[in-house]
Amino acid sequence: METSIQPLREALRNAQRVVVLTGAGVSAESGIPTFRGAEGLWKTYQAKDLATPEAFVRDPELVWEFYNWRRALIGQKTCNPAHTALAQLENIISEFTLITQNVDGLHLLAGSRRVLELHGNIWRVRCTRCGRETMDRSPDMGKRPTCTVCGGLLRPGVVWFGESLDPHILHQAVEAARSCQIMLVVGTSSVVQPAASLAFTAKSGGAMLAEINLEQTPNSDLMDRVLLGKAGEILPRLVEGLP
Ligand code: BJW
Ligand code: ZN
Repeated sequence: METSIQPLREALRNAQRVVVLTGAGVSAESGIPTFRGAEGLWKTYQAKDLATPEAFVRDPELVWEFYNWRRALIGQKTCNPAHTALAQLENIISEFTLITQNVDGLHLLAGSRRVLELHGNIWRVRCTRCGRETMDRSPDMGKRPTCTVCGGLLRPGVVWFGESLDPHILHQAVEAARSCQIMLVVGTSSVVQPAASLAFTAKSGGAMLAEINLEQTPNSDLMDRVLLGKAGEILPRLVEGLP
C-alpha cells in the first residue's frame, strides 16, 4: 500500500475520468460534527430515533428539533480547504464527478459543479402529502412546518436509514464509479450502504482507488493508496501543482 502523495498526483495528472466520494470527514474541519467516532452525532443521539422514517412518524417534532439544530449549526459554517481543493480539481479533469454523502451543501458553496448528493440536502424540504420539494434556508423551520400548497407536514429532504436513495442520482453515481480511472474516497467511514459499495464498483471497473482519512476504514484493504491525515491538509497538497 502506497502512502506518499506524489504517485497519486502523477496518476491524477494523466487521468481523464475521476470520481471523488466524500463523507462527513470532509466537513469536519468546517466545524460540522461527523456521525461516528468519539465526538460523532450518533454517539450522543440515536440514529433510530432521529434519522428513520419510523422516527418521523412517531415524533416529527423531535426529528425537526434535531434538524433545526443542525440547520442552525451548518448555516454558520463555510467550506474549508478540502472543499476548495476538490472544486479546483474539477477544473483540471475532463470528466469529474463528486459523489457526496454530505447534506450540508458545502461542496456546491465551494464551487464544485457536478455534485451528486446521495443523501439529499439539509436545506431541502419535502411535503409528506403532495411530495412537493423546495429549498428553504431558514435556520429554524419550527416544530411542525407545513406545505404552503396543501398544508401537509414537511419533512427534511434527506435520506434516512431504511429509505431508498433517489434512483436517478444513484444510477449516475454507479455509472461514474464504473467508468472512472481514479476514485478518491475522502472522509467517510465507509460503513453506510450503498455509498460504501461504490468503491467496489470502481475497483471492479479497473480504477485506481485512494483513500484519504484520519484512520483506516473497512474499505482500506481495497485501496491502492491510503493517505492518513486531514482532508483539509492532504487535498490542497495533492491538487497543488496540477495539472
Ligand atoms: C476525517 C476527518 C478529516 C474525520 N479528514 N477524514 C447492506 C448491508 C447492511 C446494511 C444495509 C445494506 N444496504 C442498506 C443497508 C441499511 C443502511 C446501512 O447502510 N446501514 C449500515 C450502517 C449497516 N443503509 C440504508 O438504509 C440506505 N438506504 C438503502 O440502502 O436503501 C435500500 C435498503 C434499505 C434497507 C435495507 C436494504 C436496502 C440509506 C442510508 C442513509 C444514511 N443517512 C445518513 C443521515 C443523512 C441525513 C442527515 O445528515 O441527517 O447519512 S446516516 C449518516 O451516515 C449520513 C452520512 O451521509 C452517512 C455516512 O457517514 P460518513 O459520511 O461516512 O460519516 P462518518 O461519521 O461515519 O465518518 C466520518 C469519517 O471521516 C471517519 O472515517 C473519520 O475518520 C473521517 N474524518 N475528520 C479526513 N479532517
Ligand atoms: Zn404539499
